[in-house]
Amino acid sequence: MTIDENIICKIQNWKPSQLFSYGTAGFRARANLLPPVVFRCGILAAARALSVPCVCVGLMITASHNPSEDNGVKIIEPDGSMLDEKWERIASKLINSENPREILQELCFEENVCWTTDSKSIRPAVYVGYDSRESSEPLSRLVEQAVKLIGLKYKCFGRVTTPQLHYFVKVANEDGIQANKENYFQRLSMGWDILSQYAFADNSEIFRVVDCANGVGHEAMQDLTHFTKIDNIVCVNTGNGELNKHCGADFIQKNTVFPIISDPFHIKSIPSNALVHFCSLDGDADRLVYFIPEKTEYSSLSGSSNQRVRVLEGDRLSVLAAIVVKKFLDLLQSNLSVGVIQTAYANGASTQFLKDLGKPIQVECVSTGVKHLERAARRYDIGIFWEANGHGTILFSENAKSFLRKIIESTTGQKKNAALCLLALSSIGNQATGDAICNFVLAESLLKVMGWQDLVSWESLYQDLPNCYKALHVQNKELIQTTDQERKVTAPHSLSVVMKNLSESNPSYRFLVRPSGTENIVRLYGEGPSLPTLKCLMEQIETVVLQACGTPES
Ligand code: G16
Repeated sequence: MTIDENIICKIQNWKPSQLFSYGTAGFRARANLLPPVVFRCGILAAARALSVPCVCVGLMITASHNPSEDNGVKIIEPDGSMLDEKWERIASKLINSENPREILQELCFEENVCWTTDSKSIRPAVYVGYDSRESSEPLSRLVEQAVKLIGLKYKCFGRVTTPQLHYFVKVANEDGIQANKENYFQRLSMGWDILSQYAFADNSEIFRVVDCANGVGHEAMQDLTHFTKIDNIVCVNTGNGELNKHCGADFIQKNTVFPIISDPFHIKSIPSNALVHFCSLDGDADRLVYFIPEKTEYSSLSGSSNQRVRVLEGDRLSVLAAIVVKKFLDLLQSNLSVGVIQTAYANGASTQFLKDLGKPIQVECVSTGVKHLERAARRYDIGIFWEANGHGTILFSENAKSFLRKIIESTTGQKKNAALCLLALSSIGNQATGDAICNFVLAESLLKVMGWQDLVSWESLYQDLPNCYKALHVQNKELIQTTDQERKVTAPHSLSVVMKNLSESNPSYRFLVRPSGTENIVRLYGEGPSLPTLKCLMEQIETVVLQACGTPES
């Protein structure tokens, strides 16, 4: 098949100056390096849409938790999930290729991509969204050029959160409905209203302070207050400060300190005796963590101090969701399977707690990357997945939903109410991907259902094992290879030997060393009964990592 020379010529003009690899969250780099990558991704998204019968695929421009000068691009499958792994490899090949003609031709033969525009056939669309970074909107215009060059429809949603775009793509393809913010928020509102009827606590007096990381999540939170009846939402870091700088979910989870608040006047209006739930979104609002400050005089917390906080991260969201799901399922005496999916970063105490819940809860560990968790979660009737960093959701299979609908139609009383509540959870949890806005509504509803007003009741379910996290800058992070869901290092040899020996001589300690897929760092995580011992063991690992991978200066 011949491919329009104009396409070949344009794509050849847009050649990246360095090699890129499609990682855990698509392509990420300093924004100034990205225009060729984004243009070629526009071509690739169009090809993906042409390769399967669909209404649309998605393309999101964001670097999520990364600094404001970075940006990134990721493609969303027609079912709203992350890009298929085979297409991740095609993406890396196409972006780096000297000879894109060959790859575009391969796509015709191997993936049935028909590049020629036939005016009679209905062409799919590429749905595009972007975050609040300065570089995002200009990058989206390159996607527009690429998509239109291929002759596909281009639909831009402007500034949206990443999970909103996943949702729009999913519902457009699967439900055939007009994807928009209204129906996204209506589902949340409906779920909140139903669960509020069966809640054991009112919680209307509670103030909910949401650190929006100075990102696009603030706009979504404003919409949320407009569409739902959730009271007393106080948004801070609404855009006056720098994106993700000393604030946001990633910063809070990694540093366990109170965020710097760039607009403290919002928080000052909270009465000093009020009960407050604090939480943080990340830059594109796909992660959420809650936290409890050590100080309780909220009005004095503007965050310039190093005020420590206790973080209720993704593991706690999994635990909260699992408890409530089990409570309702026990009433229904169903055979529905429930899986809770974690990664090796999950605190061992949370894993033990989940295992102790017993049937029907099953616990699994998979590699980092929300796509791995999501795929594992879809194997269950109800799949609960969260990464410790706050990225996750609760998924309901069609089987689970139709079972619940039948119960609602055929029973009354407690059973009917339990089924209604579970169905409400399926309407709150984003069924495409982890979503901080939905999870805020989810957590607040679940706390009400449990009858808990303060976050301490939630926190007291179990005590985290002492743990330690470090980010190491090295010369070549890619030298590190792992196996067994990243729990064992296989290369470099020196590191794998040291880690094996340390683990054998300290069986109550556990370590994780892996190269980040989104930043130029190696991540180290460890946990065990004594923090001083843990720190000492981690230092030994750190030394070997730096020796094996090289320090940036050397
Ligand atoms: C992305 C991925 C997450 C992953 C995180 C950190 O999150 O979607 O699944 O946990 O990066 O990955 P890594 O440790 O490989 O850097 P986000 O919020 O940045 O899109």
